[in-house]
Amino acid sequence: MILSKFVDELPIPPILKPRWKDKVHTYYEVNMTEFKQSLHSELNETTVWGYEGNYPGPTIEVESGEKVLIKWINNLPENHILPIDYTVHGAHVDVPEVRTVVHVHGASVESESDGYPEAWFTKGFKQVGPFFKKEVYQYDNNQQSVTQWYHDHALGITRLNVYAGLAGFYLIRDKQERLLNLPCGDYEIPLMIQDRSFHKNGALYYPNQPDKPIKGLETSIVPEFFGETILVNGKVWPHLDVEPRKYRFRILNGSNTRFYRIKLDSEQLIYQIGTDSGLMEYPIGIKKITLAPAERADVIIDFSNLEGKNIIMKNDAPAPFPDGDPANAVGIVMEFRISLPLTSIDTSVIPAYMVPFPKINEQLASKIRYLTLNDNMDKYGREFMLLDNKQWDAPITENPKLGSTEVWCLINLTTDTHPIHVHLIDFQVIDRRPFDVDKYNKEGVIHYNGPAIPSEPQEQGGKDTVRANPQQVTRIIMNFGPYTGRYVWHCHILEHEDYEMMRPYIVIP
Ligand SMILES: [Cu+2]
Repeated sequence: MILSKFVDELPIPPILKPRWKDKVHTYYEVNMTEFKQSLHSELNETTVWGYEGNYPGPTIEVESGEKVLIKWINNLPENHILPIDYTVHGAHVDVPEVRTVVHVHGASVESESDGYPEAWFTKGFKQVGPFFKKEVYQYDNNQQSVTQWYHDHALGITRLNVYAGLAGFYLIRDKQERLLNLPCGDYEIPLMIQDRSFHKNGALYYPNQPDKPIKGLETSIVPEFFGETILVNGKVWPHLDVEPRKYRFRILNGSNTRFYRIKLDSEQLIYQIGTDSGLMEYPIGIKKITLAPAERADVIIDFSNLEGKNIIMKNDAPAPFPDGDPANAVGIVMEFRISLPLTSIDTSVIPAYMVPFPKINEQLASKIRYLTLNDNMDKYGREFMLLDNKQWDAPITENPKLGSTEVWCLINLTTDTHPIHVHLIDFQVIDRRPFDVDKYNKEGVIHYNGPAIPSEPQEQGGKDTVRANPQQVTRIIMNFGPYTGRYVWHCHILEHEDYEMMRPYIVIP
């Protein structure tokens, strides 16, 4: 099915209003429901899942330090709209089909409110998972201004729940950010980029078998998913009418598997001002931005003096990344039309300096963990991925002490890049160094066969998701806290996360 490009306007998710607010707390309720929404004007309306009747969900905007309570409410039907594989962990036939639990990606949050994959709940909290602790989550937002996002995290069906539409933005703001005079108001827009495929009737298409079907299974998880179309904020290939001035965009890769390498066909620079975990020290001007699933880039694009021009945002990331066929990149993301008159003089700036970014000293690390990313084969002959060669159910092995600093060396033995996400904390990317995979597989030792490559300009800031490339050891450093308890770290390719590429970890007092 071929859909026309740039016919629909880019939707901008509404800002969620709190139910009440007093001197101490701000309280929100967020309902998850099933509804129909137009994802492209040439398509019939699509049945999706969303928060508060929106896909993507409404943007939650809070102030740094604001104590926020959110009751996430499951009002979804009993049956899933997408094919469940009952053989993957947590999705067996003995649990309800539709389970949800919400994780705010990037949040520094108490363990009971982090959205642990086994803390799921059903409609009306009738049934809950073994790690369910509370109905109302508490977020202390003790972080600087940052682009976070919330999405579903239920064990074994995260890929399906997010694909159905359960994702939205969560922004923390602060005084420092306001003092910088960045483009704001109508000139600050979040962009959630996702890929989807459709049936002819407009329904979401998600495969119930890999290309080579699995014998003995009616429905099987797929090793990766690549959609045929690109949606931004829930519209296929939209356009945005802009004024000839600077705009700030919070770009999020909200896709299941697909990576994006974004550029503008005008060849102009994109000014990146923030990473996953907030503003950078200095802006960088770059032509291409690579985003793995869950990575964010806070950017400014300057449309000044471009009246009447159309600029296309393009993508050339191979799928799978990085060694897949470049022809599998869906090349078009969206279009900017500099068609609106300038309503006021643009006084916003691209600041020369934003916020301090103190580097964590490697000497402070009390522990260095060597953690592999592995391939494996299940009893049906399906390939699946592991962290540290362990399944989800294996005893916890990552148990950092509260307040301690650790270096994690991610040894990627697979052929793909995996975006590794650690809950609770922000980390810094130290470097990536090529090593001999064959030698490692035979002898279990790291034999480096090239110099260390420093982290990319795009990564000079706090991160919560890092691209661990094949045949490289990726080193990250972080300080664990300020909460103790059980969290997870995992690959953010949702098809991998759902099938064993996720591990619990615990911060101990
Ligand atoms: Cu992965």
